[in-house]
Amino acid sequence: MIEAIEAGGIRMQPVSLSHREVDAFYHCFSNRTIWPLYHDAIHAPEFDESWWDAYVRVNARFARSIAENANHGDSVWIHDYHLQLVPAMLRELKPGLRIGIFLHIPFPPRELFGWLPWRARIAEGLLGADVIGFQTESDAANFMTAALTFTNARTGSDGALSVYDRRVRIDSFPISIDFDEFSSGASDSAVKRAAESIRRKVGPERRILLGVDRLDYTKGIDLRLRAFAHALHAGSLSVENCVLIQVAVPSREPVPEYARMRDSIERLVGRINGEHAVPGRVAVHYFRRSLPRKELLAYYLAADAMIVTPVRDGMNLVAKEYVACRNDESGVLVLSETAGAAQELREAILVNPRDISGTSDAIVRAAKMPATEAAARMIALREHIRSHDVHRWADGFLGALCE
Ligand code: GDG
Repeated sequence: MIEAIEAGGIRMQPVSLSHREVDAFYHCFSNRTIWPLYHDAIHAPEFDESWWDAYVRVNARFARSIAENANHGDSVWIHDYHLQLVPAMLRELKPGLRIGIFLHIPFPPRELFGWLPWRARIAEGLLGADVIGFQTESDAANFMTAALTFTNARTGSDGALSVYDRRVRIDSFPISIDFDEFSSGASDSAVKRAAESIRRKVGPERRILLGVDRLDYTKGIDLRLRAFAHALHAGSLSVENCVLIQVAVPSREPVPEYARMRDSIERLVGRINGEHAVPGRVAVHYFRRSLPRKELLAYYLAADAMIVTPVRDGMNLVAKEYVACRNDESGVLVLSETAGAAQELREAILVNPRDISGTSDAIVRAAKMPATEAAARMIALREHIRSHDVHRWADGFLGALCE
C-alpha cells in the first residue's frame, strides 16, 4: 500500500493502479463505454468484457481501501462514473457506514442505459448507497426508471427507492462554484490589467466571444465554430467587429475518438481563418493548452459574450464561472439547453447547439445585445449563482446523507 499524503489538512490515501489497469479501467471502460453512453451515445460506446473486468477489479480495490480507512458510523462520499460499483461493494465490506455517491455526468434514459451488458450490476452497485445524487431532476428520474426496470428495487412510500427494505434516496443536487472566489479573483488588479491587455491586443473596437472547454466531443466546439462561421458568411458579424477566442484544454488523448475530434476542430479553425482573416485580424484565436487560473479569469473578464454549446453536459461550470466574474454586470451568456446548467440559468440565451443557424442568430444577438438588456439578464444570473454556490451544494448533499 502506498503511504498516505497530507495536504492542506487533508489526508489522502492513494489507491495504486498498474498502467494496464489505467488503460482498461480509465481510458477504456470509463471513457469509451460509460462516458459516451451516458452522454446520449453521441459516439458509439464500445463494450468489451476485459474492460469491464478491470472496472470491477479497480472498483473493488477502492472499496477495500475505503473500508480499511473508514470507521463504523462514518459518512463516505463517492464521486462519479468511474466508481459506480463502489457503494454496494463497500456496504458488503462494512455495513455500518453511511454511503453517498454523486454522478457529475448525465444519467441516460433507460433505453440507452439498457444497452449496457452490465446494466443490472451497475444499477445495483449504485443502489448500495444511502443517497444517490445527480445534477438534474431528469437525470434522477432516468436512474429511478432504470433501477425499477433492471433491479429488484421498488418505489418506497416517500418517493425514495426501497432495496431489500433499505431506503435509498435518489435526488438532484446541481453542482456549482465558489461564487465569492471567482468574483473576488476577477476584481484583482493584475487580472483586470491582463483583461485590458487582451482587449487591446485583439482590437478594442472588436466584440470578444469566448469558448473555454476540455477538448471533448461532448462540448460542441465544432458546432460553435460552424455557428460563428455561419454569422461571418451571412455578414451579420465580421472580423473587423468581432473575434472568437477558443481555449481548448487537451484531454484524454490516448482515446482515439479524442484525437480524431481534435484534428477535425483544428481543420475547421484553419478553414474559417483561411476564409475570413484579413491582415492583423483573424476570425478565431485557438489556444490548445490549459491556462493558469488568473489568465483564465482575465479571458472571462475580457469577453463580451461566453458561448457554451455542449451537445450534452452534466452541468457545465464554465458558464457559472463566467457569470461570477462579471462584477460590473456586463456580458452575455449563450448556453446549450442540453447542459445541466440550463435548468437553472434561464436568463442566458438558450440554444439547441445542433441548430447551426439558430445558434448563429443567438451569437449575433449576444454580440449586439443592448447594455441594459445584458445587465438585466446578468444581474439575475449572478443572483442565482451567488445563492446557489458550491457550499450550498456540498451542504445539501451531506445534509441528505446525514439525515
Ligand atoms: C465534469 C462534467 C460538470 C477549463 N479550462 C481551463 C480551466 N478549466 C476549468 C474550468 C472549470 C473546469 O475546468 C471544467 O468544468 P466543466 O463543468 O465545464 O466540465 P468537465 O470538465 O466536463 O466536468 C460537467 C463537472 O464535471 C462538475 O460536476 O459540470 O458537466 O462533464 O472549472 O474553469 N482551468 C484552468 N485553465 C484552463 O485553461 N485553470
